[in-house]
Amino acid sequence: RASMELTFLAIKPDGVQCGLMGSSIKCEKKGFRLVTMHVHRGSEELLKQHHIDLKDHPFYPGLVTYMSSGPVVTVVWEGLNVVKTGRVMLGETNPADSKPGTIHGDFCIQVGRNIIHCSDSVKSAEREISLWFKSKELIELSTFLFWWVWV
Ligand code: IDP
Ligand code: MG
Repeated sequence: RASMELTFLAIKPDGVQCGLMGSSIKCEKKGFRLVTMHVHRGSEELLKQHHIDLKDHPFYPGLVTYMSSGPVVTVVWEGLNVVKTGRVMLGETNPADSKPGTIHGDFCIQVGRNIIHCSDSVKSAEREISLWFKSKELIELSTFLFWWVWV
């Protein structure tokens, strides 16, 4: 069913340090369902894998160091078109290109310190969720949202 679409969101170490963990919860008011949430420190190896598509970029080593430099909050959200809408709520990759009202538009300045991640496609959401979570951690629930919000 369409509503089973999942996305992976992470508050990056700078977002945690700056007290922006709460911005991960915005999706709840929007009407998505929180499937699971963790606070943990990703290892360098995990962050290398997470950003493997960028391995040939000069900023890759610095990105891995940044992302593994402190705790991250990882969240899986469920809902109709959650991948696309998650990206719209996030704003552009570069905060300088992001509109006010988006998370990148409101809370950060630098592309290399952009406080929050959200999967950019259904395929990368699947890959990232299986990288960060065990399937038993994904809590299934029949929710009223299906009928009242997603249809
Ligand atoms: P996305 O996060 O919007 O999907 P990607 O191109 O997948 O964008 O890049 C992943 C992350 O790598 C970005 O969120 C940002 O933190 C970092 N990044 C992207 N481009 C640059 C850059 O030019 N300099 C430094 N960091 C970058
Ligand atoms: Mg990406």
